[in-house]
Amino acid sequence: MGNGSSNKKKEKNIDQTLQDLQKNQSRSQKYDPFADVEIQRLREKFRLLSDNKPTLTLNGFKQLLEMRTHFFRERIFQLVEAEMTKRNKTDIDFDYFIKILTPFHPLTSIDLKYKLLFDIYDINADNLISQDDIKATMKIIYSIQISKNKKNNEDQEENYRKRNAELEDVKEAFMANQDYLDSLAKDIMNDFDKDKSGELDFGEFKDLVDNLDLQFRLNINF
Ligand SMILES: [Ca+2]
Ligand SMILES: [Ca+2]
Repeated sequence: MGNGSSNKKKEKNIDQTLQDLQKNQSRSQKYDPFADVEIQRLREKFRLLSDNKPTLTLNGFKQLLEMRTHFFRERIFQLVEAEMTKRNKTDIDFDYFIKILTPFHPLTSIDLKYKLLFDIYDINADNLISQDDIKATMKIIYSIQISKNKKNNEDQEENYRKRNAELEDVKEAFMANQDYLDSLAKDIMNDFDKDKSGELDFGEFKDLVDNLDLQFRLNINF
């Protein structure tokens, strides 16, 4: 008991110290809300990914560790590609690199994070979330998680084999059973489509989003 509470106290002190450190970091003049030290680190990463060139290709960007391990990476890459096509861009300079990463910064405004998450779910980019958008997003996210589990467990022994088989069963049921996805998406609509328009607008979507998605999935420490 005594140790537990003293450990908790220590954790609290470490949290406090981290927060103080973050607050005391000098902020970048040009790239709000990044700290100078974060911009330095990102410049170095950019330099390595671009092989010392002034711009990155989309494929180069996809190699950034924070992106290629991201929960929503498939959708993020699709969004970046769509935005680049719209702007007639074929490569990514450092300013644009930071612009892409800004919504993921922990100090970025919550509205920018809501907007990013909305765009992630809005597969057909019509500024409304339909049942089809929700189903398509869940399929993309779920298939990533399954392949990740498979890879992690490749070298493991018997107890993991059993769990893998169970996961495969769940995957098959999930992917094959359109009815299940349909009813899940329908339930979400019933609960959050307040004006019964058949789709979620930005305001309705914000009610659906929980803190886990916003804080945990969308925040990256650079
Ligand atoms: Ca849509
Ligand atoms: Ca609605």
